[in-house]
Amino acid sequence: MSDGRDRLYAEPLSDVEAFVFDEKVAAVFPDMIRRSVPGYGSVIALTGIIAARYYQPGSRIYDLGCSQGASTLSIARQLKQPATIRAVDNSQAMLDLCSSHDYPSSVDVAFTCADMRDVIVEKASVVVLNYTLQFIPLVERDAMIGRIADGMLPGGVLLLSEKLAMPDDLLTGLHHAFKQANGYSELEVSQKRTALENILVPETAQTHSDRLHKAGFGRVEQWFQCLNFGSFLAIRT
Ligand code: GEK
Repeated sequence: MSDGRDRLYAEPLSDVEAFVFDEKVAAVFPDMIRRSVPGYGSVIALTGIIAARYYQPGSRIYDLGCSQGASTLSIARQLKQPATIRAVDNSQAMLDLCSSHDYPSSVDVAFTCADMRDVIVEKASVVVLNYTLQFIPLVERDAMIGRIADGMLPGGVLLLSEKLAMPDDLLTGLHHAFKQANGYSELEVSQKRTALENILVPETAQTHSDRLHKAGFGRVEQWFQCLNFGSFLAIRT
């Protein structure tokens, strides 16, 4: 039985297959994301705090690419009023583990297994995209953000966190060091990089900011960066 420790790339693989969010990944996901994404804990905690500030009573909250519900749980715990959160992921293996959390009874959480590109966002005051847009093909990202903007209420907030493309290898090199300090070997880092090639495609902070402005978010603020991972809040105007 798995002890929850991510060892998926610890042994040499003759053929490194493209990364998928299957049962094997789901079983180690909390350990994987904590040891791989610098600042993850802070982003999740602040997601709840920011969402609670922008939530409008009677509106909808969406957590797109919710994985095992970390952002949803953070929001649910910060909301001081009844609300419904639609948490969406296209990996059933990931969603199956969402139910292990103890959600406050005042918040109704609807977990849905679906591709977030097919989700119709409506009457939303809070939309969360924590580390998920990076998995959507580049050519589809403008349309995805546009659809979200169209379904949001004025004054609503979109919370976007992403791995960022960097102009040189200063911060990406430090990210490598961060992973090694967290117990990943050279082999693990390199095999994981191969698995994610063309699957996780980062863009610059400027590209994200420009796209959000163009979609109708009048105020865009990068509120966090830890090495080559950044978080934005965008206010629908
Ligand atoms: C967290 N937000 O803990 N539709 C729906 N889900 C998708 C799609 C898609 N097209 N593509 C990928 N996913 C979470 C972390 S993880 C980040 C998000 C990471 C899902 C995928 O199944 C996975 O659960 C999630 O997006 C990305 O804050 O693993 O780096």
